[in-house]
Parts: sequence; C-alpha cells; structure tokens
Amino acid sequence: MTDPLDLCGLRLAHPVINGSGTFDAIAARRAFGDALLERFPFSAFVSKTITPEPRAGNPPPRLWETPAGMINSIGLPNKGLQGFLEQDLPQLGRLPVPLIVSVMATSAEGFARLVGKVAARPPVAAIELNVSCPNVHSGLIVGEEPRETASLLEALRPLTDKPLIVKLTPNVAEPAGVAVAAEEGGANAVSLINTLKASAIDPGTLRPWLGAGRGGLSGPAVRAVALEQVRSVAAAVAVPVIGMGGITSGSEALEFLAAGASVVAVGTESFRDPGAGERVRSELAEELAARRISSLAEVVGASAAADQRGRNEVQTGASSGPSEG
Ligand code: RRO
Repeated sequence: MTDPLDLCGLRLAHPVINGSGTFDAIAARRAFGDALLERFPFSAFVSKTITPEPRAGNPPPRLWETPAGMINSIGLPNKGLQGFLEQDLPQLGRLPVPLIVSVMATSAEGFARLVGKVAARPPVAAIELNVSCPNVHSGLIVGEEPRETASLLEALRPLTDKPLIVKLTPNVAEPAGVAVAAEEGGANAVSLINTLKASAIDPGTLRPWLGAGRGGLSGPAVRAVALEQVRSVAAAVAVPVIGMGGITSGSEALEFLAAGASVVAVGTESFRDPGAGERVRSELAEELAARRISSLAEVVGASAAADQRGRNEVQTGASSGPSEG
C-alpha cells in the first residue's frame, strides 16, 4: 500500500473513507464486535449528519431502486446535538481512525452552535459542513450560492482550528464556483458529490413514490457525473478534494484519484455490501502496486495534468496528432 497520507492535518493510513450516512459504525460494532475495531474498513469515519435539534426524518416510503442506483429521501433523522454528544460521540470516539462529524442546520446560527459544541470535543478530528442535503427544505440555500457559502464559512471559521470540510451539492451548474467560495471562506477541504435531486413515480397510482415527494440519486448511476464534478472542482481549488459518487471497486476509486481527488469515499455500495470499504481499499492497493505506484502524489490529478499538457500542445502547435485538412 502507499504511505500514510495527510488530509488537511488528519493522518490517514490509506485513501478510502466512508460517505456520510452510508455506514453506521455503532450498529456495525454491535454486529461485528471488536473485530470491527481491529480491522476498521475506512481510514477516517464520517458520521451521519446531525442537526441542532432531534429530527424524525421524512415520511415513508424513503427508498426507491433505480437502474444502477437508488433514490433516498431519508430526511436527516437524528438525535440532535445533545443526543449525539451524550449517546453517540462516546462510542464513535473509540473508533481507531480520525472522526469527522457531519453537521447541518437551517441557519448560520444553528451551524455555529453545532460547530462550536462539536469541535470542542477532543475525539472530533474535523467537521464536515453538509450544505447539500437534497431532502431537507431550509430557508438557507448556502450550498447552491457561492456568496452564501463564503459568508457561512467566514462566520464559522473563527470558531475552531479544526479542519472544516464542505460537502458540495451536485445540483448546481458550476460546483467549482461554490468550491472556490468555500476555499476563500477558509474551508480546509471539499467533498463531493452529495446525491442528485431525483423523483420516482409509483407506476400503479402514478403519484410520487417517496413520502416526501422527491429524493436524492446515488450509486453507479451518478458516477460519470461525479467524476466530471470532481475533475472540475479539483482543477479550481488548492485544498484537498474528497471524491465520491458510485464507487464500487478499486479501479473506480483510482479513476477518482486521477480526476484530482486526494481521498475517495465509498457510499451506496456499503448498503449492498457492508464489506465494500475494505474491498475497495484492497483492490485499490492492488491497482497501485500493479502500476508500481508507491506515492499517491503520482496519481492524484493525473488526468488533469494530461488534460493541461494536451491544451498546451494545442496552443503551441506542438501536437504531433493528425491535423485538420
Ligand atoms: O438524510 C438524508 O436524507 C440525506 C442527507 Br442528510 C444527505 O446529505 N444526502 C442524502 O442523499 N440524504
């Protein structure tokens, strides 16, 4: 495997983490006992998003299977800040990897309360700001607006020295614009993609299948979209990019690294196969070894570098390819 890597100050043993909300470490610990801790599948653990107050989540049905994917409309059920700090954090703090806590609020004040309280807890290594949940109607359109994103970051940045990671939405024309705003506001990393807004119609009743009317699409169906967004964001920012969207194998993880991600996350595939994180990690290690790559720096952004070389060659007329006649 490659050397350990540094993700904005977090030391990771390898480049595969989980997508928020797709792996319940507390339930997995109950199911697998200490074996889970001895061989934890991810190099960092990202919690399910929490909000300031408890939430029940959306009415059922909450899931719909699509070709090569699924739509979820979970609606952010969680115990709220106090419940998380008292009940979940002590258990998550015992995981053998850095803990990243995902938070979301419907106001800047709510975000500030979450960041202030969560970041103050020693087991928390970093905070992911979820400004991209497709299933919660908030008055706040932070993640869709570069200016709103920058001003949220400016309000939160002074509250902690711990890394702030911004989870970007794919549901905008230019995710790179929002990523640059997050970076300018002081974000230490960005992660993408969250789910794509999606609908399902019950073929019997011809009414929306999902209780909340719509949801977010994930899984292999979104992978090509995610790759392009990772590529455009990585080309636009200097902070590390955590890339995800339909990764099911080591070679697909490698594609995200080549597109410019420093770290990749496995999400929906963990629902199908709880061992997916470990499998993707070992397949990626084999892919890298087969290519004699020992440092991830050799591969991260390789496709962007090739892209830029191609453009330079076209500009200087250095291309040796066939010329138009
Ligand atoms: O809980 C959810 O419905 C949910 C969240 Br918070 C999110 O960020 N992305 C998603 O697809 N579902």
